[in-house]
Amino acid sequence: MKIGLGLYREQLNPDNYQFAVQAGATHVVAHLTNYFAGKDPKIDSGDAGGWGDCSGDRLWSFEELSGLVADVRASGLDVAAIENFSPKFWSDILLDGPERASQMEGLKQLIRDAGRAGIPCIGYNFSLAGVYGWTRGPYARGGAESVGFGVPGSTAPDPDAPIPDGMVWNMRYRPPVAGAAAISVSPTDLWDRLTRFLQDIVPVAEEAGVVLGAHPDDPPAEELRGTARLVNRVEKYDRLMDIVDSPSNGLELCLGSLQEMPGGDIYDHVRRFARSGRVGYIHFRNVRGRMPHYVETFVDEGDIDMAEIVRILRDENYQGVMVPDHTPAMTCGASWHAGKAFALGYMRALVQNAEALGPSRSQPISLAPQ
Ligand SMILES: [Mn+2]
Repeated sequence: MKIGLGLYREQLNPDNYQFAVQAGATHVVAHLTNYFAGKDPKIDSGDAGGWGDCSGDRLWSFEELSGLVADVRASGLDVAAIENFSPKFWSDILLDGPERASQMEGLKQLIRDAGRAGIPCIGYNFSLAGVYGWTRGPYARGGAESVGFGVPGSTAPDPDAPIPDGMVWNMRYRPPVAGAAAISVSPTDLWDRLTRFLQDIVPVAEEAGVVLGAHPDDPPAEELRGTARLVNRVEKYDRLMDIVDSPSNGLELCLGSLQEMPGGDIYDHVRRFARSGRVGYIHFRNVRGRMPHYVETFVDEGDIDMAEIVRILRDENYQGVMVPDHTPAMTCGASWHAGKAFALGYMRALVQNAEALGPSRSQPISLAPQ
């Protein structure tokens, strides 16, 4: 079991690599999309007006990917994954639009280049509305700012607000066409698009030695903005894996999103997914409540017993990487770093303790003086 730190594009620098090493991480999950280009993420997150503009994004080149790997390795870390394609790269794959075929060729090239550069996994979220509908508030311990869904008394963005033409995943990938119809998709059509996508791309990923890791829906709503959601129930993760039976058709297993889904026992599911060998990497975060009302919490105060999750992963011999995912912002001059350092320290302790105890049938260590 390995611990990593997720870094956004503007955070990919030697200072943050050193911070990750200091906090006990050995890996980095890199976001290369600039989600908030020209915008303040705090103001725009969840806003119907969208995040940033990715219309100028160009496919990440082999040189860019191998440069990232070299920089990260120079700091004593390794790249576990890149997380999310720029919407610009695959808007018409998601929307079944006229550029679909050329965008598929682009993604295939990107995956080949990632494999050649030594990047073993790419996380993706097959969604039109993306992450949407949250509110921000003092929902975590001590009034730390985090995000919630359906929080009573909060003013959330309208869940039925249509997605404007030229936007997907909250980002603008091209200028709007006047008079264009609002985007909509049925569950059947969305699953058909995912099926075509996986059938086309997984063989390429296999050959490139890359695992494609599917993130579940965040939030796991039935529908958002007139568009179906894909993995909003745990069993739909199984459906996704069944489309192509390959180790390259894997999961970006988000514990918070799984816990937010209605029903089910997260421990059984995590055991099953870990045993399948199809977990690309893990988003290690906690949450209180579940759909339709939940809030994101510090890693140690939510409904998931994270120590039990780590024991399960140890028992299933999970060799992959876990990253903190979102963390509440702590009240200080470095709220993001403090939140990550807290999560990473807690994760380190759980992993060290679980590994010291050995397989689960052994006795817990007595803390009483000898
Ligand atoms: Mn996640």
